[in-house]
Amino acid sequence: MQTGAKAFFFTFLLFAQCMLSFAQGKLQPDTIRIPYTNSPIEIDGKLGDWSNYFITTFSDTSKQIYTTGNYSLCDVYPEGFCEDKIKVPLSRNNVAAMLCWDENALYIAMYVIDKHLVAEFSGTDDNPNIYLNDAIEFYIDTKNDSKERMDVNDYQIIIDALNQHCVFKGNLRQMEYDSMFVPKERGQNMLIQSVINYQGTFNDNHPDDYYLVEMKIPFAAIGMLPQEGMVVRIDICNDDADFLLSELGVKSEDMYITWPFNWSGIGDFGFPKTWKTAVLVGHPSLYKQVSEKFKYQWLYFLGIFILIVAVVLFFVIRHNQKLRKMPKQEVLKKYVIVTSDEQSSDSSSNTNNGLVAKATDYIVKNISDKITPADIAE
Ligand SMILES: [Ca+2]
Ligand SMILES: [Ca+2]
Ligand SMILES: [Ca+2]
Repeated sequence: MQTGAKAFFFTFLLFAQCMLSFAQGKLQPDTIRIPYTNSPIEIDGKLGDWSNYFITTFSDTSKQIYTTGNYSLCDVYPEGFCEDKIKVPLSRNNVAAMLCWDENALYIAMYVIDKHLVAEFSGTDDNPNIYLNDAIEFYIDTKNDSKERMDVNDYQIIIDALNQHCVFKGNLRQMEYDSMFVPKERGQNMLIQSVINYQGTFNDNHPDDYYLVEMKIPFAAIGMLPQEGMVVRIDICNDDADFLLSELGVKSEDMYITWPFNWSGIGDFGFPKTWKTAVLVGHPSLYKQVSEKFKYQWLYFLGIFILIVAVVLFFVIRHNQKLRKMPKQEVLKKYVIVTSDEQSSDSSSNTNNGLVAKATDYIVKNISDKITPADIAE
């Protein structure tokens, strides 16, 4: 890259970072910061794999079910709604909610301390009545653009303590009716992964401990392409059922509610203006970025490695074949020995001849004397 282009690139990068900081700086101080998680989260109902997350706690302290405005619950529920059947719960729930995200999904975990586990509505998928069981609810405005009512990019996700799902989405047609307080429809066929972990027994008088929901909402399922700095609005809610239908004196088809409350102390959900602003913060670590970038390239590196090994093996084998074509070591050894023997033989022969001559000369000169082998040796 040329110097001018490089300077422009870094200036642009600096400008983009300044704009991002400015945008984040404009966020309200109470904006929730949902951190990026580098460690993978397995949806298994256990939270040991959560390492970097936002956490908040809230408790049910309501004396009544509070609405968001100047209306009664009877105004927003269909005819037949039995407000007089609403009973204060036997025990008050305490909730811990955790959130984090990565490039694939938004992860939410909710730990609900509930001493009375009740869930009588079951058996059908996408059952809208599961909010009458012990359940959690999560709302998200994915574009952060809703006003008074839910719009087409807003979602409501209900997961009950039996791990049954029901998903609603803002409905454009229903939004046109002024009388519709919460214009939404179910049947979204949304892929949400969740696992429930609980301690207790359902629908009896034995005291219970808790239930825990760990869930994964793929960003693609709610039309989001996540980026650091992206702003959404969310609501976290709990539906507490502590009474059996028979104890309330109602039938399953009767319209009634149990005891809903959220982290803002409101008991009537689905109104985006009461939701909280949240921003996605953080980004993948350098290690994760490199791993992601080269996750398929390792095949090329493996191919190159195998090619190099094959070339080295080829030259090694070829070199060995050349060595095999040379004279054998035994032949060379024999040749050397013969040469050495000849030289040794000549030398020794000369030495021996000298000794024999000296011995002969000595014997001739001392023929008359008594000669011993020791004398000859000298
Ligand atoms: Ca887990
Ligand atoms: Ca919206
Ligand atoms: Ca309960």
